[in-house]
Amino acid sequence: MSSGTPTHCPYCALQCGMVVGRDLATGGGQVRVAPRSDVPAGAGGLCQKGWTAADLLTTADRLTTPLMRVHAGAPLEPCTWDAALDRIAAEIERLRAAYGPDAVAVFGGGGLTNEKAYQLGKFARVGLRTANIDYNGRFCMSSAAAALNRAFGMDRGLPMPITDLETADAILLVGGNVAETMPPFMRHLAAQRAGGGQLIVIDPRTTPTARRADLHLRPTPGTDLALANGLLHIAVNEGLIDETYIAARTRGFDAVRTAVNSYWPGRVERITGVPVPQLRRAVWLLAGETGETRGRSGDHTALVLTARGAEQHADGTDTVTAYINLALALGLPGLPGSGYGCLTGQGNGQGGREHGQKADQLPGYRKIDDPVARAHVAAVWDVEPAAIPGPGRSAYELLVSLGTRDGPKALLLFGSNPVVSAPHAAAVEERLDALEFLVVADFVPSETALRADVVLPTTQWAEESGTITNLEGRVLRRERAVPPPPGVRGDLAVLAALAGRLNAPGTWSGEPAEVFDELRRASAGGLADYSGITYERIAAEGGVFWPCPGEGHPGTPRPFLERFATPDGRARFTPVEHRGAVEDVCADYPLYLTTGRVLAHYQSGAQTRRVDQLNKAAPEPYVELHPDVAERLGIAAGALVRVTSRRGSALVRARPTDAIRPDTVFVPFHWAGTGRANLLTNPALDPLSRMPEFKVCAVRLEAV
Ligand SMILES: Nc1nc2c(c(=O)[nH]1)N[C@H]1C(S)=C(S)[C@@H](COP(=O)(O)OP(=O)(O)OC[C@H]3O[C@@H](n4cnc5c(=O)[nH]c(N)nc54)[C@H](O)[C@@H]3O)O[C@H]1N2
Ligand SMILES: Nc1nc2c(c(=O)[nH]1)N[C@H]1C(S)=C(S)[C@@H](COP(=O)(O)OP(=O)(O)OC[C@H]3O[C@@H](n4cnc5c(=O)[nH]c(N)nc54)[C@H](O)[C@@H]3O)O[C@H]1N2
Ligand code: SF4
Ligand SMILES: [Mo]
Repeated sequence: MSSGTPTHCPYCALQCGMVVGRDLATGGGQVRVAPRSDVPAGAGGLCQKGWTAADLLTTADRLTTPLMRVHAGAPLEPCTWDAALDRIAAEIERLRAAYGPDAVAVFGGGGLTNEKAYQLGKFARVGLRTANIDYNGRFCMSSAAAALNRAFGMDRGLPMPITDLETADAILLVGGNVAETMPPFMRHLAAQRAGGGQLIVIDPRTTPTARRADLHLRPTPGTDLALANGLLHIAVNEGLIDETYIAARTRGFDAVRTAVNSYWPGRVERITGVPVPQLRRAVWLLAGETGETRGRSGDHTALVLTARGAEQHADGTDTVTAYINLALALGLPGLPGSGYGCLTGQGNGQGGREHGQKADQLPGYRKIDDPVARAHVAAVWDVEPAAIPGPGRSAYELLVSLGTRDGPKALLLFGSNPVVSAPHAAAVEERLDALEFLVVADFVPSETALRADVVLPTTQWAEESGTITNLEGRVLRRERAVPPPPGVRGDLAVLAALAGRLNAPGTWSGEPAEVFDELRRASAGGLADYSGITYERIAAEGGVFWPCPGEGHPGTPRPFLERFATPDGRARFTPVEHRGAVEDVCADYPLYLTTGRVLAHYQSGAQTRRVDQLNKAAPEPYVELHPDVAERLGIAAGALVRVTSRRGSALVRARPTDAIRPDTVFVPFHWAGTGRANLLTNPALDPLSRMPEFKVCAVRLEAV
């Protein structure tokens, strides 16, 4: 590669640094990527997905012209941008006139840049005047976000630079398989271990991450809350809690102390399947009382981290709360190098949840029902506060309301592929088909795009600029490295053009830098205050941590050192009780199904299933099952298996392995068609976060 443009990977929240340039050796100047060593989160590494990211720029079925169906049932055919945008504006006007503004809905994604997420939220409220906007982050980290807000008054996934992990004496990782979902993350864990730190992993499967742990707890899916309460019970009874910290920095511990009283170790072993000695060892390691952890500075440092395994449950918010309670009782949050963190997932999973594409939110992590927030944002948008709609439906509730009598009749979708990734996907497909009008903006014909009435071809990561906020809360810059193919437009320009056709008030730009300046003003004074962050500063400083309320402000790598973001500065304990899986196993559905990810594929697979090398590495959907279960059911390795839940069946290949509990099976969710894990999943929602129960439902298996 001759030289290149510094940017970041298009995929996960680690946002590894990349240089993107042309490979002159290949004559044709093929676009290539190489890792950057100046981005701390990625630690100079890239995973297989990152290394092959440029392949998708020139994928054979890349969308390069708008597509439209002349009428329902007609094929998608190429059309001009004017025809596509005019048609969209006309349909919006028609449906608004017939049913009111809430008849048009918007669905966004946590992969969108901050600028796009901001402009999409503004477009919904100002351009469409609809309350109905939500996004796939609801399926991702919403339970952790709700728990973080409740305990600390602020939702910053990691309240510290990721390199703090390297000096932790103990790390408890709950429901995260970072060896596959963020491979370079393992470099931080390796550094931690090299320094004598201990790693505890809680996962029903012996994943590549769990294999690297000093202690692996293997609970039944859906029992993490009881597990956390049980760990806290032991900490209380064995004198491991930090009473001084609890008195100085928290509120509400007594109710939690009482609540965990009934989680005695024998009971927790019965609920979770984790033996009592393992429970005790986990607490003692975390509390630094075993002599096994180094306590390198004299002070013990420890971190509790959760990811989707703990969070994607109908009790996900309370489960995360239980782990926060544990961290607080041990005196960890807010101490340098210690604390609680949630591992954000999508490329802009953190920033995407801060700037207003969520149903109940305005930019700067403001609440849409807060009059002061509405007045501030209305002034930036040049509208009356009363013109901003109220909160809308959450992602799954929005998707299953589509085309119903009171639900939206049109949907504009940017950055998600719910036909594959939404829970109870068959129900969602049915609702998408019931719409009068579906618009999808994407760079590939995803399974959802193929159902649309209008498809808009957009630019990809290497072809555009903007900002993303990584899992540390560090705002980074994505840089345009190559020109987009002719015929393709950026999402910002598309939204600006539509706003113009709809005569939306205010100013609308297709330029990321201009949109970012507006976002800075809209976020000023909010929890996620970006007002002091500029493109120039990000470049000069290698990223800026929010909140950053002024250009002279250094940014905030560790927001909770002095106080938490609650009104009185203290963290809140909340007592929580074990509820278990919404759908328990029974004679007809005797196994727990859990779902998740594999190294080679990303999310719905719309992107990675188009990359040869990744397809070769993971060609088809499969089910991991215990060899004893396989034998009992007469299922041979590699055989086609029908997995059936109360919602439907999926056809996948059998992969027997003793890395999974005998009561549990695992199906990754990256494939479309009949192998979709989401034909099976339970859309039961968490009452606070509205997160679906992706991680546990009851199924049966049959050889086909
Ligand atoms: N390769 C790859 N990497 C990705 C992504 C991808 O699609 N592919 N997506 C990105 C995104 S958006 C996200 S959100 C992250 C997700 O990152 P992770 O949370 O690490 O990924 P998952 O595989 O969904 O779930 C992690 C683990 O939870 C375990 N688990 C299942 N049920 C339970 C349970 O009840 N309790 C506990 N304790 N564990 C359970 C599973 O066995 C699994 O190993 O990954 C990001 N990185
Ligand atoms: N069973 C099960 N289901 C799950 C999960 C699970 O663990 N188990 N995890 C859930 C989680 S954590 C997540 S995050 C979701 C993710 O699932 P999805 O929301 O489906 O995410 P992606 O597959 O990343 O879809 C992104 C789509 O938008 C396109 N795209 C990417 N960037 C842009 C952009 O900038 N602009 C536009 N216009 N398009 C873009 C991509 O090509 C792709 O088609 O899946 C959820 N579903
Ligand atoms: S770990 Fe995540 S950010 Fe890094 S290269 Fe892989 S997908 Fe990209
Ligand atoms: Mo996610």
